[in-house]
Amino acid sequence: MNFSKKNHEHKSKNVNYVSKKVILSIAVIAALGLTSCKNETKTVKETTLTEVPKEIAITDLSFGVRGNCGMCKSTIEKAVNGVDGVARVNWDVDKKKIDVSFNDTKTDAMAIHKAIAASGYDTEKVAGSEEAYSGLPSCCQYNREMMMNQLGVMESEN
Ligand SMILES: [Cu+2]
Repeated sequence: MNFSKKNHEHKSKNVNYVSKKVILSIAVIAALGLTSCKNETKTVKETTLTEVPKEIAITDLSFGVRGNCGMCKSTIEKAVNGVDGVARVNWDVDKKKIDVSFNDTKTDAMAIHKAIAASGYDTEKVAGSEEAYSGLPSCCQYNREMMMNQLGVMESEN
């Protein structure tokens, strides 16, 4: 008597276990279906939105820029920051060299050279505006024959 009761209990536990397994596998199948559906919509989005890979579009550029001092630095960097798409800029007073990171879907190297030149400073490619140069504080009126990109490597040739 006691034995058969035990056996019965064991059986019902087994049934319970099986149905749990079935429910679990249904849940797994449903989850797989959901995720594959999600993946599909994701890839569709990525291919239709061409502007998505913005992080990949960042270009690093460095080139020579003439200047004398900390005031020159702020004028040059302000000019570069005024260009839409510029992420980072640093002008090195000792090397007479600038490092710029920009979004190349929004701007290009020439726009950055031109912005610096417009503020009165010579770059490797564009001579600084005479008018802006003469408006600079006298301490900032750098020697226009000064060597640029000192101790640096001539990189951006195109
Ligand atoms: Cu200066």
